[in-house]
Amino acid sequence: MNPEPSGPAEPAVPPEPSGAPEPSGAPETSGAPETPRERGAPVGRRVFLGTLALGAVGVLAAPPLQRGLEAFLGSAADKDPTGLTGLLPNGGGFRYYSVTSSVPHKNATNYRLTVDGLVDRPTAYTLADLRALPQTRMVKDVQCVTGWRVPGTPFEGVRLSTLLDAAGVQADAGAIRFSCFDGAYTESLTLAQARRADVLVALRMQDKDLGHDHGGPVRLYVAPMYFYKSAKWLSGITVTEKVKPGYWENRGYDVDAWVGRSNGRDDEPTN
Ligand SMILES: Nc1nc2c(c(=O)[nH]1)N[C@H]1C(S)=C(S)[C@@H](COP(=O)(O)O)O[C@H]1N2
Ligand SMILES: [Mo]
Repeated sequence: MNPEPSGPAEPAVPPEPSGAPEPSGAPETSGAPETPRERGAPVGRRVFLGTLALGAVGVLAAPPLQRGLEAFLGSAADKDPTGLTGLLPNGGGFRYYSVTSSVPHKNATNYRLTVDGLVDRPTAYTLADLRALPQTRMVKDVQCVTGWRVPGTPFEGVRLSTLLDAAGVQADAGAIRFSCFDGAYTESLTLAQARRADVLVALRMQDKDLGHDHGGPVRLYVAPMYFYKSAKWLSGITVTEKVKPGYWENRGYDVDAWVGRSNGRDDEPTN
């Protein structure tokens, strides 16, 4: 189940978005699922071959309903060999990704972030609590494992290490498990990775409060790793003994997701 850190492990399951049935009302979040379609992307080929091996039909499942100009242009850009769509104002080069067809909206009234597991003081933070803590801002490139890259993107928020120290991580702890209020996505880091100064619980992106489509009000931001590590709609931080691979990691992506040194890719580092 756990793919080798750098080996071309076959994914256990095909890369289909889990299509939760859509409740009434149009979701504002849409966007292509992380179905790596770019030719030559090692992960894409690996997942594709893995899917063939499983005999699945309809490999690149149609993305969930895509609404809005930005989602449309985002997906068009996936297929545009000229790169011209990259010049259009489509969200500044970002694609909006979700593995579920809809995600509840959370705001200052109903958002909570829990920190639990192997800690002395389990905690639940409101948005106001998080805003009251010291904020760190950094500007680095963003790199998705399917190939798209966005230069110089400001992220701002609370260092994850601040929240871990406040909770009091116990001696037997070795990893962090992240959960999301979309109800499906998960991520993980080793404790050492989680304590890095460039790992944030981000409240702002591009010098604005994080919008819903980018995972607001709060997402994880793991600066030196492929963007799938930066879990959107963050709702839970659980300190565990060992790393448990996350959503995409169960589908073939590397658990240690250093940009340029994982997933068979050679991208420039993000800083
Ligand atoms: N909850 C959740 N977080 C997620 C994802 C997702 O589908 N759901 N996709 C990941 C991937 S693969 C990427 S590239 C980025 C995309 O972030 P964006 O939608 O803000 O561009 O979010 C990451 N975090
Ligand atoms: Mo991604």
